Amino acid sequence: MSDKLSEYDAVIVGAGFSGLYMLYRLREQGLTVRVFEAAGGIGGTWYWNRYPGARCDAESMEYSYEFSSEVQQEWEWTDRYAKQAEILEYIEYIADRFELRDGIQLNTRVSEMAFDEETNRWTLRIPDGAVSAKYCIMATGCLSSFNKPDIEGIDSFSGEAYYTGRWPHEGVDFEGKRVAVIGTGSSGIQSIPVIAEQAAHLHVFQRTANYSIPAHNWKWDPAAQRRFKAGYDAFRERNHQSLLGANMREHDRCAADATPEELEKEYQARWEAGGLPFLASFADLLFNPEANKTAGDFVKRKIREIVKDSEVAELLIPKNEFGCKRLCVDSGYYETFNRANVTLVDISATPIEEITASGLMIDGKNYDVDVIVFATGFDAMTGTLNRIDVRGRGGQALKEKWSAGPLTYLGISVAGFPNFFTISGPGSPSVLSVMTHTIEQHVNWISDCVAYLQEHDLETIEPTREAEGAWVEHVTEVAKPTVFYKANSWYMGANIPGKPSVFMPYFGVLSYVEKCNEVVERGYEGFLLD
Ligand code: NA7
Repeated sequence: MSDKLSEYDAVIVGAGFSGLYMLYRLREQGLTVRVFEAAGGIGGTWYWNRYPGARCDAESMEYSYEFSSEVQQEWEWTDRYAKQAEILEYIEYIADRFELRDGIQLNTRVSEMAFDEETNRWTLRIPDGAVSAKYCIMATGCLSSFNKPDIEGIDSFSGEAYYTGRWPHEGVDFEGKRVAVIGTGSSGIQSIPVIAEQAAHLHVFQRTANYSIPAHNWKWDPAAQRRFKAGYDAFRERNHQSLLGANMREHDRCAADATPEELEKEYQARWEAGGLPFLASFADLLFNPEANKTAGDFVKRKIREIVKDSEVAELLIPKNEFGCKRLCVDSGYYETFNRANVTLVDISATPIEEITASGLMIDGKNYDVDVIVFATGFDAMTGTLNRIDVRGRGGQALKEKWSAGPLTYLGISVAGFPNFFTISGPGSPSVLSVMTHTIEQHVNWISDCVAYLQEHDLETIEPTREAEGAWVEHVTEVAKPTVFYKANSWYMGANIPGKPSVFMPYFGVLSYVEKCNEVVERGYEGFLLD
């Protein structure tokens, strides 16, 4: 890295929700900042995931920035759950509103980053040279490296192949085509009903059946939205004070203490209300297997009621505990299997053997299709960070350091990597939260930390190895009693062959935020300040 360097106080990698707000905050603090974004546009997740039916499954009123009450008041959401296009439009609006675009360099993938112990600065390699910065902030997202599954012959298919996480901007025409969708996580569950309406025939290849709750999306009435917004600050504050930091309407009663009638009433009400708050129907659902079973049984009964063919219904019934994998939110998912042009293929015991020029081969049978949609998920949380050659003190590679699983303190910082911050990093609530809320909390924490370093003339901050080790253990300890810990899910890295089995997100936003604040109050406890 010997090129002449452009120098910045801070470099931010990624221009999604976190990168934009980070840019805004650091500029407000008077720093020189540059954002590098690999994509041809801003928006991160919402730039890439434009597959049919793509929507947020947190409600628009929550899944949006809180830092500007003017923006909260002036931006009008159309839907209860915003579509991808509307969220992207909102992000574009934020970029213009706060004049952020001139700080962002698109089509620029950062490939290498190295810390120089002589100068206490980072050097970052980009396609047309290198830049130098005192602070590096990784705003690279939790679900940004899509998973291309390791299936024999995957590149030999002669038809059209698409990944939900890299959907073409011009859209895809399914009209009259034979389509295969592989994967039944959130992306599959959102796209399958829409694709089914267009395709001549749709085969859905399901490895694991998932629980899904109806979204019951609706359009906002502008007057109702104005009334809602009159109490916006109180709404946000209430959410911040809840266990999951979200409007889950967490019930303080336990299912174990409820009568069958009370269980039925609560589940039915939550099913009708729709969305993720079903997970908070009772206080013990995530912890007590028997309580969990009552929720699972309710949803299984609903699936059997909706799906007319009982054999298909049985295949759609999840075998695992309720909510152990990311709960899905759908619009007409189970109903789609009543259509004559949709066939469910259970591949739980007979994996896809091969992808051929004409389609898929499973259990000796050929499925000839024109289009394959891979809704096969992401190398979550660590995938994108590990794809950059990040070198800390002594030239240590982050990927090496994380070879047995990610090591962080608070999911924000890494020992041996000074002035290096991860927004929504492994070990922080991230995907177990409403992302926009915890992104803001991270950005605020990092901005305050940078301000503290500047004010106190400090060169570097990095966590101690002890604090980091204790935090990693703590993240596991907090997750262990929960249902999340029991699943072979991407929370655990289980969807990527060879990925270490470590529970990555932190369970419990409220206690997490308290811990982050406490660390600061105690003079950056657990950190080395130089
Ligand atoms: P997910 O939730 O990881 O879902 C991926 C799906 O793809 C899931 O059903 C997987 O089955 C399936 N999959 C992955 N690899 C294969 C292979 N090789 N063969 C068959 N099936 C496969 O990703 P999504 O994009 O749907 O959702 C990600 C998050 O985005 C979501 O949770 C929200 O937070 C938003 P498996 O379950 O591994 O058996």
